[in-house]
Amino acid sequence: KKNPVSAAAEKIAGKVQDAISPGNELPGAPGSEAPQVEEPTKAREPLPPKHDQTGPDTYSPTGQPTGAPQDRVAQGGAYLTTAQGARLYDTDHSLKAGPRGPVLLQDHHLREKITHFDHERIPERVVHARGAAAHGVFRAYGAAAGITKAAFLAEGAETPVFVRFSTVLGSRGSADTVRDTRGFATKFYTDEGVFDLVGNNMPVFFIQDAIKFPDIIHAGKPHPDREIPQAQSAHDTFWDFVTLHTEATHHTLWNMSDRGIPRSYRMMEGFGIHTFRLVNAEGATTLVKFHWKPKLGVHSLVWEEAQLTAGMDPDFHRRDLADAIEAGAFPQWELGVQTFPDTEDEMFEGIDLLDPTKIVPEELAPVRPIGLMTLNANPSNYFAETEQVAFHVGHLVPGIDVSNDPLMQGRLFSYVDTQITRLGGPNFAQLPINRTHAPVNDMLRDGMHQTAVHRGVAPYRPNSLDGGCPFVAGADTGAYIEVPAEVPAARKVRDAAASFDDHFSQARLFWLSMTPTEREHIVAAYTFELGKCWEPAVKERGLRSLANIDPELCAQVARGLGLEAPEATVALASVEPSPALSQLGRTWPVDGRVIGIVTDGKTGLDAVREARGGILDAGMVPLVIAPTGGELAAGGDPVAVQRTFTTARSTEFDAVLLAGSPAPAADAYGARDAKTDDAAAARTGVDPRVLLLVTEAFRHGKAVGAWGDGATVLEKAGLAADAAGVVSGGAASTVLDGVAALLAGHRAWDRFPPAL
Ligand code: HDE
Repeated sequence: KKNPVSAAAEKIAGKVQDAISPGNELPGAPGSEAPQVEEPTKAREPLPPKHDQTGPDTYSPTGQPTGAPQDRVAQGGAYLTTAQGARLYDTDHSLKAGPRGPVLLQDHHLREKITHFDHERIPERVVHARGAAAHGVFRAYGAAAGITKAAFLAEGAETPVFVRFSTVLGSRGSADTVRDTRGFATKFYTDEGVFDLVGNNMPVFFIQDAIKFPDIIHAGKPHPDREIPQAQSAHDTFWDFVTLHTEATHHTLWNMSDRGIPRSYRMMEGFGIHTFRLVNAEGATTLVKFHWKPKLGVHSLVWEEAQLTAGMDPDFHRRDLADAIEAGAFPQWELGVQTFPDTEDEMFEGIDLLDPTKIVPEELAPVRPIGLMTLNANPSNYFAETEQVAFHVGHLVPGIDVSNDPLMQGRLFSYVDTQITRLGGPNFAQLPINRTHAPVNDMLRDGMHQTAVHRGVAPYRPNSLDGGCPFVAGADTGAYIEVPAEVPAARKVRDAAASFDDHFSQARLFWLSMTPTEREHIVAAYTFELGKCWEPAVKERGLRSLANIDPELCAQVARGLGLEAPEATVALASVEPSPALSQLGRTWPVDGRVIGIVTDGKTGLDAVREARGGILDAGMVPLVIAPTGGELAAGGDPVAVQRTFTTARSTEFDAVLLAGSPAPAADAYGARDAKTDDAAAARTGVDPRVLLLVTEAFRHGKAVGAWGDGATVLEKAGLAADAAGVVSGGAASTVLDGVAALLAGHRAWDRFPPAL
């Protein structure tokens, strides 16, 4: 009798024998002929997108989601269920041993609900934590087609985009209008993969080498002992660092200028900062700097307005962006490039193109427009989209390559690294907002939060088992191929190029390019910020770096601080100003500007109706401000009141129209400071909240218009009817025309600098 084990072994051996019977040998098996199985010789068609990689929701031109209506509400079905789909009959009471008894551990619904809630928060971004975003589309003019093979820059190409604007220093819940740099990060979902242009609203950075990023951020963030101050640079550690570390001087000056307090995300420029290398189909390369130019112009708040707004409406910029898009006033930017020959020294007109503390003035290298971006849809869910979006400087498409800017090089490491902590693992590219619209055929597998169900057995290369290899592409099949740029023979050093030592000449260039009003704002900003520092040595060092920019700037700030102005320690550079850096002196479209119309709620309502209509016709937003809420109906169509004297504040409006002279309404004060109000009311006969609104608007350089009884308010507020930026008398429509013309220049600049 045969041993059962050897019987089984024989059977198995027989099967193997059958499997390799003649004509069916395993390829390359000993003794067999040449392999019979045909090896794949051409690239497999790309796999269709993974079923969960179909890209973000789509939107109609008016910004309405195109998905089914039930997708737009929080819950799609009729019945509330658990995460496993079991229907629930009660979600308000935990399971107890009797109505007054202890809660039972077996209550799965209670535990699931609380556990999920306990884990709702993820770490906020280590920088740029506070942001707001929108979807849109980018249409290329084709002007860059000669210098890059990037398909999304070919004429007429349309590419969906998602843009996130942000402040840098503040926490996720901090105020929007603080003095800070703003992030301007754009994700292009191109057919060749995602391209991220992760820029800022200022063209230079504090540091020249990424290794110092933790230093500048630790200095700018709140002090580690008390965690104050929040979202601002007016404190000792920030100024300690930027005054010791003089390469920060140029960026700091931008922050102290009006660029540090934008009026709106819609009115900011954006800059890629670093020099990029573009390559065309012939392999020719061009160095470029990317610029976003807002169609509405570059405009800012004034400092007092920014501070008040941080308290009155901390969400001011977020609200402004969402409101404008919802109203159909879609913000637009032109993408432009400054181009430079790709020379061996990577310099242009003596400016080191690898130094991120330097600009190239537009007068030397004009910004050539290459496409138009329109933001036309708000996110549907803040967390899923704005919070989970993950940008990365290294997300590039064929035709766009990086340069050796040492700041950029460090960023190429940082962005994936930070997402792993923030988004909980390496699979963040699978989150809907991050999914590319190009087919994905990667060999990345497993990891936390893996949502793709990968098929096949061979996520490795080379392989023969998985239906043929995914083949690597070549230049003619759309591969991303790094430009084989020369790396000069060099020694390994921790050092920077000698040209990186110039820390002041471009700060001086910026200062000299400002108008007197803009300079006055800069002086005030330095005086405020250094005035908030406690350490005398920090203030003095601050003045020393100002002396190296300009003696007049230094003297004025020193006067404000009550300190001696020091002498410069470097020779002041002789530089040509760049008028393109100034925000003043031009006119811009007024789309989406907000105009408040103050009425007493009773008289002259026809003129209020007319003004509302005129504002809407001009593409602006009218907000009617009356003593109390509801509708104003006297003698015609009802007019909805959008703001009452209690809820309105000047900071919400770009201009104010006075359509009536509201007497104080004692019953409308509510819990306000009745004593002060009464005193002011007795003096003027005009509601004190209206007086505050109009004097603040005036102080902030806003256009003020008045007709009829409204002129009384001007008078009681002590404002001359012929003061700069005041339009008084005539019909409502004439006043509105005058105000709209002033708005095109943003503010009544003739009121600046204000007489203190
Ligand atoms: Fe960033 N930066 N950065 N940065 N940055 C981040 O990435 C970093 C720099 C910018 O809306 C982080 O996803 C280093 C310059 C924007 O989601 C992190 C250095 C510019 C955003 C990071 C810089 C930027 C970030 C934090 C020095 C303008 C927000 C969260 C070399 C060109 C993107 C995240 C968004 C965010 C690192 C300097 C722009 C930690 C190391 C210069 C707009 O990866």
